[in-house]
Amino acid sequence: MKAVILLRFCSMVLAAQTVNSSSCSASLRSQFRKDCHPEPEASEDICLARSCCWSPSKFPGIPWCFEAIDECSIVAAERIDCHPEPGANEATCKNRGCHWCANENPNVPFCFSISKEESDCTTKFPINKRVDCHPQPGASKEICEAKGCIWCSEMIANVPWCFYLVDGPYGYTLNDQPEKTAQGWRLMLNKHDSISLFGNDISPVAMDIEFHTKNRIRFKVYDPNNKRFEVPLNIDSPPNEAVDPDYDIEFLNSTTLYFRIIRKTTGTILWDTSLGGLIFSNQFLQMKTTVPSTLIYGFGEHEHPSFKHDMNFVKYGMFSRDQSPVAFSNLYGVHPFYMCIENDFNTHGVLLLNSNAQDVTLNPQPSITFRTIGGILDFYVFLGPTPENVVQQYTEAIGRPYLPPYWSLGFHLSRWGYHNMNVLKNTIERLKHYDIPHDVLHGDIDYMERQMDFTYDKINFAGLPEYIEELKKDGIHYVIILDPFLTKDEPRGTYRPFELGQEMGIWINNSDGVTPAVGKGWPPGDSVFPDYTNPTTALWWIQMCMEFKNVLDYDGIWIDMNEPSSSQQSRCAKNNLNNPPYMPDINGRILAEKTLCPDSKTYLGNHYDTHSLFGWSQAISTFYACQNATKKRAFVLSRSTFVGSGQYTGHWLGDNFSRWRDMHMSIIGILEFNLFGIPYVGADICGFNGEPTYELCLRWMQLGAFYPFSRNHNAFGNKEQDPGVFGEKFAAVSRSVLKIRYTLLPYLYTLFYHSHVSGNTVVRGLMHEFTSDPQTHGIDKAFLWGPALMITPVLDEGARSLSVYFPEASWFNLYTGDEIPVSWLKKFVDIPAPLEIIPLFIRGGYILPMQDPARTTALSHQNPFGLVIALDEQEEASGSFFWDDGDSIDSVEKEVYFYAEYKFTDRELKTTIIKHGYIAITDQSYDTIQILGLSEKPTMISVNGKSISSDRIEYHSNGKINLWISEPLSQELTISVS
Ligand code: MIG
Repeated sequence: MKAVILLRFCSMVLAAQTVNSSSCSASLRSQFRKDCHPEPEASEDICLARSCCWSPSKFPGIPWCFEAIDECSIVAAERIDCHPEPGANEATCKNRGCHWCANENPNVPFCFSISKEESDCTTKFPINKRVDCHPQPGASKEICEAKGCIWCSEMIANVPWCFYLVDGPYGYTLNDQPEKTAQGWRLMLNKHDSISLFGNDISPVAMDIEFHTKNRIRFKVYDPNNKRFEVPLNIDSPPNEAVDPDYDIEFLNSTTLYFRIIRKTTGTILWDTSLGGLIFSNQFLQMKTTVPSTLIYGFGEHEHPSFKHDMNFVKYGMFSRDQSPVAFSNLYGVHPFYMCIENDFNTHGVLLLNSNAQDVTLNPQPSITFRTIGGILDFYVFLGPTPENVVQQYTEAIGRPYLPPYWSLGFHLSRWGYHNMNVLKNTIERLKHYDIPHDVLHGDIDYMERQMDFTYDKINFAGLPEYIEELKKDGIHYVIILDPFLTKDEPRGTYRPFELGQEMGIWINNSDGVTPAVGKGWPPGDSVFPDYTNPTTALWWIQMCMEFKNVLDYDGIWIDMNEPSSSQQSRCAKNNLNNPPYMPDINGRILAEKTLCPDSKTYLGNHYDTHSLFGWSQAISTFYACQNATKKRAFVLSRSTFVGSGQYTGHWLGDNFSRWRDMHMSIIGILEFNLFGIPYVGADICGFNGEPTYELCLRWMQLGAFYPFSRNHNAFGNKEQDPGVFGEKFAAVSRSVLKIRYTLLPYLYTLFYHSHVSGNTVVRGLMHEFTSDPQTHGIDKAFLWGPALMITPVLDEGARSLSVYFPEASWFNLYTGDEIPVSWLKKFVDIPAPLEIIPLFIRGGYILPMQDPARTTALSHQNPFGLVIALDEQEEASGSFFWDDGDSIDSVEKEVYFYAEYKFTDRELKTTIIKHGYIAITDQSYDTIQILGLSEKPTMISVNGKSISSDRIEYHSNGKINLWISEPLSQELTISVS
């Protein structure tokens, strides 16, 4: 490994980047926002209805709902030249914080300011050179200058008004030559003593650079003299540096130290931090890096308005929180991971492994600023170079997704507020009556007695245990919800879960480390919270779950409220943990809001450090509890997640609303969780809060049929919204779309297998597969199952057609087999989408395994299989098929599965059986084969060497061929078309 160490004075050259200047941008200054909703209580819906821009800003005094005034409307006389030297373009101009409007007259400045003040500020202190000196609110000129920083007010949200400059004597410098280590390099850094933002700066700090694998590099900045909190995720750290890695690094020591990571093959600088931005103090850690493009995806959990991020000074907080999805808020989980598509379409990913409350700012430079209030700065960079490679490498580090039980790929029905057995039974009955595929029923907190875990309501739900047995016979699985809080106020001797936990000493404690921390959950009285970072807690939890299995015969566990959520504001002492000097940009700006005090104690450290790990640690315990109780493959569904949760759990996107826009947001959330290594994800179909219209719910059933986790769920008090309640027509549409899902389940299951063994995404954006087509980068209304199925849902009320983008490939309409004409490729084309239809397209070049559907997967699992062979331009295709019993533990690891690969080339399909470990497959067979895209009509077709009679072949005028065969699955299928 060659590390270039240039110990010379060097000034940073910034690459010109295109700034995304959409007119509704969050960065639009207030002078250019004409208030469109001056009266109070603006909402996105009302705003959009007025045809105005909606762009919430955290900055006071900036209208959220506005009409954008065109920068070009500023007349020449009002323009102060902001770029008098030659070479201005939109990007260099915006990076100065100036306005851009090109025009015909070369004497009128294209790049300009509109006030003297603005002009002085932006020309003297270009915004891309500013490092925020007062990242918390409440800055003033006086406070700022007292810190030794520069004050220059701007009306762009989030642009620092109080700052120092990157190329000044700030941050850290090398105090010695870098030291070579077996894993890479160690740098010792000393802090310049010029500026301290929050006091308690640590110096020296160490920076270890570890060359983990060919495509993974880690660098961590830590205190060499004091152990600080580190996230307890065991990412493999090989003892010796990787040979010939895909990256180079550079250190440049000038007034401050710069550190760079470079992609060797292209020279692209993936990470370039002037450590002038590095701050490492006890409760404020900051690092800023330039990124090679504005194509940034990821970070969570939030509701993002688009999959591809807006880079105009957008800031997102991360700290797990019980919060229904609203713009900009930190939500249930924490995923400080992003993916970046470079300008030449190579892709890399970066993880900041840190669990403290933190925020991230996306700047148009483009650059990213990370700020966290504890732990260490522990970064991992994954070099891809494809988006799929990035996710594979990321999950190789943090843990590969679990394989879900097959039944959990069926349709789930749930609601909060079934009230009693009758309502419940009627609901299930009408699904059955309409023959709507249905595999899973969820029991929300109303099955419990007074909302207490490990109880059931023997009055309203009398007979529930027997009913669950009945459902089981019918192939329907039952999932129970469990909350993480246990009431401590039941009479002694009556509530074993609390008493056993008390005896075992497993609660999160107050700052004294011995008295249990108390909060308020659903059950009566006050509650205590199990500390799942303590190994003893897992024993207690497994015990409780096993005992309860004898009461309610459940198949899976849904863990809710595990941020952890407490409805009563904790009264916390005044100290530096409860009141850190810097408060990241999180909702409410109080760490204890809706949860326990940060100075509470958990086994692994202060709740301050471990708060966002609660759901992660609970999911691990629950995974083993479920496995032990059911003796089958675990099914866990967790609301709060962290880096690595996908190994144990799936996720739903929380308490969304029954609104059209939430359907679109759900696609973005699902794409993001696939980047985070949690591919088993879905949103509440038809919306949780609020009541959907008939049409919204119908369109949502169609979209939700393609969520990896497909569940219709509803909040307490709302009207019923299950697919059986809207009558015959609605039921028929739901039935047909779910039958399509069930037909494709073998393909979906195979994708989960690849996810489990290789870390592939299950659902992916078009940009994953067509990265070099820039049109795909911003598409987040359509998505793919694996590489081969494109789903294009209707997301607008009243729409009976929609605009679909077809990247360059062969595409076939799933319903008709019609091939998409070449003239439609690389274009947006209007496609009909009557109410009964969600447009679906199969991509040529792929072979998809399928199975005849049934009302449950218990039934369909025995049905005959089929293949769709969709050919590409060369008339080739390939695919694979994974199969097992669907619910035994570790069937991949124990090799009790079947796996085959298909290849179609030279007018012949060949099958290679790679694993033959699932014996029961010998009873199963192929019955239908569909071939799409064959140019010449065959004269003869033979299957496994025997030609098949013409009554078993159907030629369609659009070229589609259907074959009816009966061949064993356990033999290598060959089909020749001559
Ligand atoms: O405070 O268990 O996100 O799915 O139905 C609400 C009742 C608690 C929140 C979950 C939701 C669930 C609800 N829960």
